Amino acid sequence: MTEGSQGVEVTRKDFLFGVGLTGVSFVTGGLVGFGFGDSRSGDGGSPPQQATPGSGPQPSGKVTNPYPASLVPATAETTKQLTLEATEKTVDIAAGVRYNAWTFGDSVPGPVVHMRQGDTLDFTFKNTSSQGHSIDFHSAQTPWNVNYVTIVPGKSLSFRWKANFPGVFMYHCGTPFVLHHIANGMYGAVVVDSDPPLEPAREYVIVQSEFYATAGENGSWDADEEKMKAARPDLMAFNGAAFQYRDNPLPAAVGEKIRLYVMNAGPTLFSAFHVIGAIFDRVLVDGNPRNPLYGISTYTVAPGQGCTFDLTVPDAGQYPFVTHSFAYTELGAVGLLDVK
Ligand SMILES: [Cu+2]
Repeated sequence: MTEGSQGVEVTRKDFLFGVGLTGVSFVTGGLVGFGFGDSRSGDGGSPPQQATPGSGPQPSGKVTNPYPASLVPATAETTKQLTLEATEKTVDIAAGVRYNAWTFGDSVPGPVVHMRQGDTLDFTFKNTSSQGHSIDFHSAQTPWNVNYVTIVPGKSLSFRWKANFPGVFMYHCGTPFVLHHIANGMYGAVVVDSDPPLEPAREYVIVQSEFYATAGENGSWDADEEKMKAARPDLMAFNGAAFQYRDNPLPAAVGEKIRLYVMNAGPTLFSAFHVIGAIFDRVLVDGNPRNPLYGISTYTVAPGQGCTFDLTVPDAGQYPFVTHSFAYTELGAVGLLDVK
């Protein structure tokens, strides 16, 4: 479809903001297309659109405290120490939407764990919450029945694992009902640098996930298991808050190598990862340099998977990164690269 086929003059801005063009599937009702407007409450007097009308959270305004997406360089020591605490914490999953989450380290996602191939992680898991939780590192090779067991409140567990494989990995709680524990916020990313390392780049970590919400107390939101089982999310997020990098674009420069470490925490939906206006020079499946693909426009990141996306942008401008599954894009899995 072209703009001309609509018989309507449509400016670039109109397209991005989803006004004036009615023939595009993601422009529906009063919804500001892509969620690129100031809020999802619409701009034309139509009622707001949502996944489950009347029963889900509605973001309002802009996210002002974005999760830091820049990858912090790995430290020099070959044996790294990490303690993660399972907690209960109310977090912002969109502008004005407070959610009663279960976390690793009080944030959703939990902290990014950055290692180098061959490093050992000397790990301690502490459960300071009110119910049993566990940890599962997709980057580790270790027995499930020994180290991924559920730890009761007040207890801890320590074990070590070695980063034998480079890549982008998920860690998560694996305590039943696993769907609920992941959906409630218990996940994070592990990035293992290859040996030898990839060429230098501007590096960001992006964790996609779903939120399924039912109204809780004091205006906050709780997990909705029925929506989880039906895979009907209310919000989709990159790094735990819907639309946060639309509101706070990630900077980059013309001609520089940009590297996105994309991990899909799910718990259920696939990511069709794409940057609008760009083509990936190279995608590393699972983030492993032995799995390169070249000249990719959109690539699937399954729930529980991570991939490395390299791109270079020849012209200044704004480039949205999205899941190209547009029912979900509209729920918040969209951000901007601001290339100057
Ligand atoms: Cu858990």
